[in-house]
Amino acid sequence: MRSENMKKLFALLTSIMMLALCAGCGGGEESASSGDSGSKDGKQITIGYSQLGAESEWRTAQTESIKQAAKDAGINLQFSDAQQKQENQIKAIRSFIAQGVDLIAFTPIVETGWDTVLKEAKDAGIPVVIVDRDAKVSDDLYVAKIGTDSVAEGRKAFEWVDQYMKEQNKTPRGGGDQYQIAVLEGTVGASVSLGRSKGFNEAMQAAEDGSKYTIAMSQTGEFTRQKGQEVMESFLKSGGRDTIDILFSQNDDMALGAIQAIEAAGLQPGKDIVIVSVDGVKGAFQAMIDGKSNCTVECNPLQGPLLMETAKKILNGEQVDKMVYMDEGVFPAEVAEKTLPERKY
Ligand code: GZL
Repeated sequence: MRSENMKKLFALLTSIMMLALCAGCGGGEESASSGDSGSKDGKQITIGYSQLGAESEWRTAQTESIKQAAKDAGINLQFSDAQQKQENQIKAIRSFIAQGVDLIAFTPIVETGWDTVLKEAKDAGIPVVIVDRDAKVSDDLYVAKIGTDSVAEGRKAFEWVDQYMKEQNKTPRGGGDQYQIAVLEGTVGASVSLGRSKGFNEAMQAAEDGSKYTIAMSQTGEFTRQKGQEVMESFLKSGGRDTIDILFSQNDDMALGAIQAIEAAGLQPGKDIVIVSVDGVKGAFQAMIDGKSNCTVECNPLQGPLLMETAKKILNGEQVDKMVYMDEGVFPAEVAEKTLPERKY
């Protein structure tokens, strides 16, 4: 073949190779920019997550959802469990800042005391996403909140109780003309505890028959089964055994503990004392199937995928909603048996 032709052939082959290489690069940049591979500019995204603890079935499900979603998204998750201590969460967030993570997410155990450390994150140029519970901080200290509407959960709990008591047309156990309500509150100072109380009480005040109810006793059970049982025992021993008509437990775990206390006192939970709780964990569905509880108001812990999707958008410079609530339903005992097999947590 003449050398001239050889030169032309070589030039053509070189151009084809260059075109192929450029096309390949474009695909790599594209996947980096779209974040599908959990990377940005060719580097794997790292998220620092401060979890408040492992106090309930619900919390375990939320943690699992976040860890699995990070794996699925190809994101490197630095996970810290604060064991119910705010100071441990603050330490963890400072450690994430020192590590230079791409984004910080956390579930604030209580709603106050976060301004200083979130300002440090802002000064370090690290975006923050608040997950599940709320923090009382100015809007410039976080990019987005992914949470659950605790006020709505409290409202739904009362509205269900009110409709149920009307249907059952029960007589107050302690005599008189008011149903006596016992409340197991969640962690003191947590946005969800305050929100659920607010929603429940506002719904009671707004109800047509609201005057038929009174909150006779209310105390924190710290969202744990053990403490819920202990506090319910004290309620029953301090006169509640023959007067409490309704238990509003701000999570299912405390309700499951209270059920044990009610049975130990020789009463029938779900019958002598009507029980409504919040979360929607499998244990609550089983208790309803066993006839020991009456309703659970869902609080959706499966927040991991939405968190990872939101983090990628933020790191890709896309706009995200400032506040996103998870979808949540209400599950009375009559639907428990058919619903339990579908439950994911
Ligand atoms: C609710 C979540 C609460 C659950 C509890 O958003 O923060 O904390 O209701 C958990 O089960 O302990």
